[in-house]
Amino acid sequence: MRVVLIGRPGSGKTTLFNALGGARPKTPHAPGEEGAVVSVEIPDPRLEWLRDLHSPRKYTPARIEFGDLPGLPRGEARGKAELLAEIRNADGLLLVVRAFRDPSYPYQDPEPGPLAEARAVREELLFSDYAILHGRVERLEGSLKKPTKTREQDERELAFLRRLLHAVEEEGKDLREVPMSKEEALLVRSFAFASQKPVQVVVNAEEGRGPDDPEVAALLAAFPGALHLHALLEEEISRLPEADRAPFLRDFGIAEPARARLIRTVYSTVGLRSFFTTGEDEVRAWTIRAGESAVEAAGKVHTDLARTFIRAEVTAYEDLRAAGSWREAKARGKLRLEGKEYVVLDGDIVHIRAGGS
Ligand SMILES: Nc1nc2c(ncn2[C@@H]2O[C@H](COP(=O)(O)OP(=O)(O)O)[C@@H](O)[C@H]2O)c(=O)[nH]1
Ligand SMILES: [Mg+2]
Repeated sequence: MRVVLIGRPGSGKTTLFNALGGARPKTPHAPGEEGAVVSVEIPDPRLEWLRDLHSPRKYTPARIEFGDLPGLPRGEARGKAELLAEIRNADGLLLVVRAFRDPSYPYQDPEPGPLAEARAVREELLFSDYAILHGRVERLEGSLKKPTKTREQDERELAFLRRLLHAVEEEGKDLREVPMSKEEALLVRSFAFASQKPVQVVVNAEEGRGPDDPEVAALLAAFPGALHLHALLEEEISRLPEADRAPFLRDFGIAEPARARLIRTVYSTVGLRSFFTTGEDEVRAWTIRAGESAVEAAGKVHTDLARTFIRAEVTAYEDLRAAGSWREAKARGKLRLEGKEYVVLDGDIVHIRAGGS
């Protein structure tokens, strides 16, 4: 599961990438460092609590990958098609827009400010989807003029793609907002449309500009769920030795670095959920997609477990936490037996019962 950082050049992507735990660049912010990928642990206080309860030999948080990309320039530019292809290859997008002035990176869009920047990047992604849709529709129209073996299927695809084209062109909708049947979703998957990807917006402000700064507030209002942070400050914090962090945060009046909150939010925005397995051997978080079932969850742990699945013993983290111990949770009737079809929820502690093969 890879999330790529996108945005205009100079919005603070590489700075934020470094703060997320990326490689330390030789020269800070050297453009050559782009293209780097880092695998990051999902900070999860629930899992830490389970670790403290079990004192396991092994402790394994869930992870997600972040990729740093070059900035998306405005208009025609060399390498832009390749960049858009990389964006289409990702599972999710982290759109970084800036609320700071930097003379070496003048605003590229006619209107300055984070809101205009976010809109402009969104429109570029939408336009690249439009171009793909338009091309495919024209090709299908052309081939349907001649007799073909796949006529019926082509006609159906054409009608569907025209509907998407209409949503993009006439209604200015991102494709992720267009309702689709399962079959249609399968059909569009190979196009890997950019505007269909889950996106987390981050506004990177200079210190002193909080969430109620007018430009920042306008962005936050127009993009619900967007996060506000100071990338430069986050990067500084991430470079500090562990012991120096607390005093530093106190001096700056920061309750908690934004890093952990950002990682957790991105994880959930891209549709990922965690379930836990616990024991003396290992306390571990596993990643599933929202809506996945108990037998699919078992398959993450081991393919054999999915094959020979009998039942899942499930306890909600919150119930165990409230009970304080497994014994008490059981006494309260918080251990449930669930079947294959059970939809696993974020925070479920799951023990799979499977038959020997
Ligand atoms: N004042 C200020 N400058 C920043 C901030 N974040 C990044 N910068 C500066 O903006 C420039 C571009 O940052 P960089 O992370 O390389 O942008 P990228 O092109 O999006 O990867 C660098 O000089 C950074 O030091 C910030 O929060 N505040
Ligand atoms: Mg960069």
